[in-house]
Amino acid sequence: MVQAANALVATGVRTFPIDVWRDIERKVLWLSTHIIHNANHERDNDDGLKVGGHQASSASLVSIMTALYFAILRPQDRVAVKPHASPVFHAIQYLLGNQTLDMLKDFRGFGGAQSYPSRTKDVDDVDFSTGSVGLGVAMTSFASLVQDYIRAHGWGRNWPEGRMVALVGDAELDEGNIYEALIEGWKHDLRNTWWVVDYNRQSLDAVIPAPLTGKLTNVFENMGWRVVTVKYGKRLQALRAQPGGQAVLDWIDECDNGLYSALCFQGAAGWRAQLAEDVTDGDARALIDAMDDETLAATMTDLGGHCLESLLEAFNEATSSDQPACFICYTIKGRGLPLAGHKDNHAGLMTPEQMKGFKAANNILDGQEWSKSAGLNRSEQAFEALLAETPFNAKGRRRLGAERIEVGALPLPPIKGAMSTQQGFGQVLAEIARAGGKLADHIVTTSPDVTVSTNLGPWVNRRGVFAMQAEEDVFQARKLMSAQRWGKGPAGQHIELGIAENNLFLMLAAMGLSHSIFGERLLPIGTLYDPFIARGLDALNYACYQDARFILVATPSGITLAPEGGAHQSIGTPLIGMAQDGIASFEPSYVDELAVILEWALEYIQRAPKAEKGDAWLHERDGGSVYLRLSTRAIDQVLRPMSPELRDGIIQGGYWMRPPAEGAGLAIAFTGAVAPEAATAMGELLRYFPGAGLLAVTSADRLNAGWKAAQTAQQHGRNEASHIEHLLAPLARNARIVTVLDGHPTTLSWMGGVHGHRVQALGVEHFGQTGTIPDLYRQYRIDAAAIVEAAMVGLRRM
Ligand SMILES: Cc1ncc(C[n+]2csc(CCOP(=O)(O)OP(=O)(O)O)c2C)c(N)n1
Ligand SMILES: [Mg+2]
Repeated sequence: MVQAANALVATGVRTFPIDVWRDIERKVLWLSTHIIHNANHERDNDDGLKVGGHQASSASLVSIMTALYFAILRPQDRVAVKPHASPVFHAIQYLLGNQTLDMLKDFRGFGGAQSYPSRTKDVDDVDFSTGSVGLGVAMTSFASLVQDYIRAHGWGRNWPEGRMVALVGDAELDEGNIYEALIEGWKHDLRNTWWVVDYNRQSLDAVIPAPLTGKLTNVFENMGWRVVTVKYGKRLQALRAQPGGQAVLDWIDECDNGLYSALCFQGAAGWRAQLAEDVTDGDARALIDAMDDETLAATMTDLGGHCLESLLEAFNEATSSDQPACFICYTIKGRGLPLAGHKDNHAGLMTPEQMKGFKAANNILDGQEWSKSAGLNRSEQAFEALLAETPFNAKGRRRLGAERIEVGALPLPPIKGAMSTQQGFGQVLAEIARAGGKLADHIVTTSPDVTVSTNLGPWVNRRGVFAMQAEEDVFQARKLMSAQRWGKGPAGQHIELGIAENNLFLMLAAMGLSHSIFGERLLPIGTLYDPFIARGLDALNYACYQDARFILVATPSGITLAPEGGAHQSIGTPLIGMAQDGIASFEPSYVDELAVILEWALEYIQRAPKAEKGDAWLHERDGGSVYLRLSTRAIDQVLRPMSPELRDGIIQGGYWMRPPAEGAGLAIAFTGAVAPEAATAMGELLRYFPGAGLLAVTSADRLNAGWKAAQTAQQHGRNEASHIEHLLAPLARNARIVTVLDGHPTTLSWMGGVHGHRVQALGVEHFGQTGTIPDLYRQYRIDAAAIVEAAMVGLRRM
């Protein structure tokens, strides 16, 4: 061995004899394995379901996580832990005093420690949620960009600059969003990011045959990353110095991944038989023959990702630079457990019999299973004192906070003539930029190559594009005519992204957690074309699941973009807006509505979640993100004073543009760009339904959510009524409601359920045809004639 038996191992933050590091590693392996075993075999599982999918994946990362959490990380560092290593994460947090025993015992149970690390549902110190593979990885690089943004703006000085670390499964590297993020990171001079790959060559289904390291190294180096391969542990490295040792290493290098995995599972006898067959070099054979079974198995499986000394060396060495680094750490899935290397081990669980053996091997007596120090041959006090001084944990749970930014009354552009909501959005932002002040300074915008076409241009002209290094706008410098002035620099407030919607949502997720992760409040606004929400939907869901706060402005939308391209027409997005937890969606018709919504949204995204839960309308109380579905169709604006009642109706989700008479027989409820069609139809229908009402629905989502919350309250015996119940109350019992929007008709058809009215729901179910707006509204039946026909169903017109 190259190391003396109990050599001191030093890192930038800590020095211990290697035995201490190994004891911590052993404890982490024991606890993480026991958490899963307990959830399956010792807790009452009355549904009889076994919860697999963690034991082998967790064991794979134990050494890497031990090295990082106990020797390398500092409080300012933030980590995304691959989903199936959640038991390792919770075990470490338990050792550090941030996780309770009850939660561990309840792993995967209701209210217990979560199956995948969760910022919102776990009580311990999760930095980034994971679950949908690939997203947590990319999230770290966007978080690092946000850290740079904040510091470049002169903020965040009370909290040191940290490193954003992802613990990555090797199969996770098949997710395309990772490569989108790599390219984006390269463009923005990414720093302070580490991706530590658990290279066990196993995915969920199988052992991966392809030797990928060369390809990965090329990709990462090409993107400006440093690649550190941690392949051999110290035992294997030591073979080099021995006669025949190199031949053994060559054999490992050439060994097929499947065979290597199978031998890891088989153990010493398997290794001996296979090596006897394959190794012809005399020295190598003598070397192998001299090893007893235990030494042979320990040597052949001594991969770098399980060798604390090798890991500590590699990590420690990389701390001297801020260059992004990818560590490819060779590991064995299930290492240290009887499941090791088996190709089917992803959902594998140790049997009670195997667990008994594992417990004995760890010197754990009955009743000591949850002890932090049992079985280590160290005094409980000494071991716990050593854990308590872990540098990473010096500041305890690291949820930061930031003061709220006062929103006040937004400065508004003149609202008159024909305008589109998209145009209004651009003008309101331009006014905010012009007015300046704290609100303007904390807004940050971002867009995946649709900045100009979503009308962010005027904002960017005033506030500049963000870059770590100043860059002049060549066109401007040469006095060439251009509407866009794209000077770049550290003071810029727009982050321009390439066309990758996944990146947009991950960027918004990172910006939208800035208050909690970096202690600085950002007010992020992202724009994209409405149909392409679907392209990044999982990343949007991921952002919302972490309770990131941002405003998403999606424009153009629906078939209203008419001649521009059938492929760009969005139908289902209003339903996405309704169904997506954590985001309140709006689709205004008029610019004054949009201005009210924007003002409200800037406050809503800053509301702080309360700890206590109940059957209240949680998002209304706790805040969330906001999605605005806007249009490029210019429509005549209504000139009206913004009364408090009107403002309230817009935010609650709807108001009567023409209130119905008591007992009215018809209401037309419309959303968004079809306002003129609804108004025209109303004019015609008043002959038949004299007291009919015209309802502007600014947010089907909030109207519906308010109704659902009131229903829950009613089910609990409380007499609460929702906004939509009040709105529809004047209508006759047998009144008809015609709903219409440029989107899926189901968005509004539920309104019939509120008081039992009959609904004719108009909307778009098919798409893809170019044409003029009248052509398409007629074709898809959302024009005035269709509204009239729907209102008159079963009645004779004169
Ligand atoms: C987007 C997504 N697709 C599928 C899954 C299901 N899944 C969970 S883990 C996994 C593969 C894990 O392989 P790897 O990342 O190498 O981790 P290991 O199993 O080796 O620990 C899959 C397919 C998922 N969590 N997310
Ligand atoms: Mg793997």
